[in-house]
Amino acid sequence: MTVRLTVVNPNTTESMTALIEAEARRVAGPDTVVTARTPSMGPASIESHYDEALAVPGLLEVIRADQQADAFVLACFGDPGLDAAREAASRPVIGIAEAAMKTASLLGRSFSVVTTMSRTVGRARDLTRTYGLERQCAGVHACDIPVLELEEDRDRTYAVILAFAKNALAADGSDAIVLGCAGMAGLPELLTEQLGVPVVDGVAAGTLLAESVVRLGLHASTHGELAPPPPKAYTGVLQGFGRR
Ligand code: 2AL
Repeated sequence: MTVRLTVVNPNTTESMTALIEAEARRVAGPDTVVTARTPSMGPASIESHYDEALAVPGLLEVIRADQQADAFVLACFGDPGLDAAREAASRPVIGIAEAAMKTASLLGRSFSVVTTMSRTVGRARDLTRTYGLERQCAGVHACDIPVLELEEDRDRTYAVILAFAKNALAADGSDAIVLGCAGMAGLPELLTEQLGVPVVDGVAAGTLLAESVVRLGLHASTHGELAPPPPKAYTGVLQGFGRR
């Protein structure tokens, strides 16, 4: 059975989409076709509530236009617009924060998140509550590398994340690390080796969870709250969004 996954990078930086696609393809099974997509509008990176809000129309446009995918992965750690994406898709949509945190919760008693900018810490904490993982999340640590700088010097990024992860494990007494940005995809293997604890990247975890639910023959619940939104008039630049 062939599984078609669309991995949406909710920011508009193509090089980051390429990184995300490479990691999703690396972990996906042989009969899984992975396509990564970049929205036509939105912020170059997502590291504020403002960025998150304005990333949502672009990612919804990608999802609404894609009738081929069996499931979607939303590849930004704030899981922007996840509920709206589920309503719009009527197929499984997996957010990478949800995927990484839920996977980490299976592997140890507690995890620490190592994320990008300090201002994203509150959002990560909110998500632990949303996903019922507040008790398992022992701490959220910001390395203060802007999202787009993660790509610039991978050796420096790796060294900084390693140092923050070591400190997080010691300070929090946790036993797993969750990486808090899609731009950290590809780092876990080496980090796991160095740290001796599971290091979970949401792009990899989200891709395999999306693949799993499809292979299990499970479809998204469109019952009740997650039914497709009722058509209605949308105006201005959002005009096209009111139609199914
Ligand atoms: C992210 C992410 O995963 N992509 C992006 O643009 N911003 N998350 C983050 N915490 O900085």
